[in-house]
Amino acid sequence: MKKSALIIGAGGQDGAYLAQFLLQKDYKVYCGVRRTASADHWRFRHLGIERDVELVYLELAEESNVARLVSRIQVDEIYNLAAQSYVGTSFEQAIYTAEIDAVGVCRILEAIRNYSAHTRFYQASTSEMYGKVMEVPQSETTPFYPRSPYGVAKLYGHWITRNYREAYNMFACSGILFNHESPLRGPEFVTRKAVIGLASIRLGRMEILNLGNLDAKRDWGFAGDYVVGMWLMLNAQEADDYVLATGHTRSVREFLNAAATCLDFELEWHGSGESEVGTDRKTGKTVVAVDAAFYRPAEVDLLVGDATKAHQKLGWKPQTSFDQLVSMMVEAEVARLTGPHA
Ligand code: NAP
Ligand code: F7E
Repeated sequence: MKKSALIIGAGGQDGAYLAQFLLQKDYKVYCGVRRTASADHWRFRHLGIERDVELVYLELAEESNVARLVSRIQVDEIYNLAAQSYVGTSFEQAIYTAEIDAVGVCRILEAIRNYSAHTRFYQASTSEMYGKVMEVPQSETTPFYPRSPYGVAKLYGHWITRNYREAYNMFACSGILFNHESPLRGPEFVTRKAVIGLASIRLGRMEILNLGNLDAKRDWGFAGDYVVGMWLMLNAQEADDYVLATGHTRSVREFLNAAATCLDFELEWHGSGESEVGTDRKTGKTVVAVDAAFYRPAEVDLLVGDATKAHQKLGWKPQTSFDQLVSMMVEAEVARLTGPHA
């Protein structure tokens, strides 16, 4: 019989790639999205799947909405990808972030427990839970030390998932995913912001790209690879928690260098801290500048994951290299900026 899945937060980056992946596996896919005035599901359109999924309205703040939907559709798998996912915003909207990223998870677990006990559950946990890291690299056994309201809220989501697994024998898994990016990444996250900025400068539509902390280091992979890991977790023999990561870390500055090279800039760095600038060696023009407005009240300096467990138990490995990821993002951005809908 055809399997079925509900993706909560399907309109985001991961939701779109996961929907595409599950459709390829011949699932019936329900895409839980919020009702918005624009109703623009541009990521589904980008992947050409807008007619193949069934859209259902789902607001994670609304308990009865979650319960009714989970009870009605009786799917095999539920993937919770919904979140206020922007770390910077979580410092300004800490309570809302907790409402959705923490309590929201419990609303789904309660709905499954009460109305759809056979359903397997995936929770989108995050490397932000490691925050001020207690060891390098970070694995499933590394102690957590979140550094933002986002990280703190996600930690509740992580533990409540584990608690329902242990207390009620539910098939509930957390994927502790390190940063993963793509051409479908939201424009405010640093990789996409950098690519939009540098491509716009190359096309003469922008002068300078302003960014915050260039020293932060992240383990960046391709989102398309990571959704495969989510599915493998829910289709394993036993429910468990897994790190998904590439095992390589790079600074924001290194990401900028790689993206700039794809656009035929040669960045040279001068100064430090708030005075640091990146200039193009060929023209001498300043292309990147630091603006302290983008600094965070508390920063996560270094993340690098150890995905050995996912490799050994699920057979998961990232397929896309850092350089492939960067050039994929740059190419997509240039096409967007110069295409018919630009
Ligand atoms: P994203 O692009 O920001 O997508 C998040 C989705 O959640 C959006 O579609 C958003 O809807 C939806 N959402 C937000 N609040 C909601 C609410 N109250 N009710 C229902 N839906 C709501 O994030 P992503 O990069 O795809 O990440 C997916 C998940 O993995 C998130 O939980 C994120 O925290 C987590 N995560 C991401 C990464 C990463 O590097 N990408 C790493 C680790 C964990 P709208 O489109 O209407 O805003
Ligand atoms: O920042 C620095 C910033 O916003 C990365 C989310 O998907 O991954 C993501 O969270 C780093 C930080 O991602 C700018 O300070 C410098 O150190 O792209 P980001 P994030 O905070 O790592 C985790 C795993 C998640 O779970 C989250 O949902 O880059 N940075 N200058 C900047 N960041 C932004 N956004 N904008 C800047 O101008």
